[in-house]
Amino acid sequence: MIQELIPHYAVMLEGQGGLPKVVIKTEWSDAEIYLHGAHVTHFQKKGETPLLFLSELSEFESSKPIRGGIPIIFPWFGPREGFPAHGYARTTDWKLKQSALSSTGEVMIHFLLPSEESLETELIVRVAQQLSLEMIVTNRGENEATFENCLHTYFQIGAIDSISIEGLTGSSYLDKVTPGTFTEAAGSVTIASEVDRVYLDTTATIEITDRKLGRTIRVAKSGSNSTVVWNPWIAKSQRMPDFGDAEYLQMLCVESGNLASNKITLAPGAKSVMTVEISNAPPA
Ligand code: TA6
Repeated sequence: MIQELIPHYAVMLEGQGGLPKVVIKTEWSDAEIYLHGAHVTHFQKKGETPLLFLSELSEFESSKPIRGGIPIIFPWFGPREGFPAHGYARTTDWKLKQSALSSTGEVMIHFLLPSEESLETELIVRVAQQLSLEMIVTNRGENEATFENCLHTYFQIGAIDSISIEGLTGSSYLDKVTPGTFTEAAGSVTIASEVDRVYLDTTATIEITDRKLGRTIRVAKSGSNSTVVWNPWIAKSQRMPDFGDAEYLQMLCVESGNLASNKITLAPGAKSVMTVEISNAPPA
């Protein structure tokens, strides 16, 4: 099955596991987005290493989230007794509402999360020299509604011991490895063990400097007050069946959302808009 969405720029075809995916080719870059979870699984600028990591062992089936790319975490973050961890958005098949090509050659794909809930959730993906995601949540109900959201981005890196993360100095964070609340004192964060931190009350742009690949990835955001940094390291990697034991060496999650004390409460009719822009350049 191949459905042309934007001639020469975007088609819908059968992806892994028979799941439908949108394949996008622009003047500057390629991208792929599965309708399952409205999940961006690939973004690569021409002649460069992909910016997003996708596990070699990822499952592609309707009951499982894809491991890698940009999972959409909604309407809650983390485990919840009797419910899927990280909410149901990433294991739901979203509807493709619209696709369009801008006058400058940027491809826009607009998805809607089918739901009986009062919260209407949309994702707009824009692909050009950079990748941007816009997550829109509107309260269509008659009562206020509270939720957490997060674009749980997996970045491809050259080597975990050759990266540093800037932009979090001075922010407080919930540490999920050694439980407690701490303040980030480091000028730049490096990874030498399992790291699982929810930084709160931060709107900062994050820069990931990758000395091995010779690039700096920028994660700029709006409408997001939390940033998560995660690398599973050795033991947790071995416990994840859809993740290679050594894949922790080449990936890093820097996630943009609104979690814990930053969760969002919408009055009836109100709307929340969160955007994330992913770009890269040679290190300064
Ligand atoms: O964002 C970090 C985290 O909350 C980690 O604790 C880890 O569980 C990760 O998400 C992946 O969660 P998943 O449910 O996709 O295995």
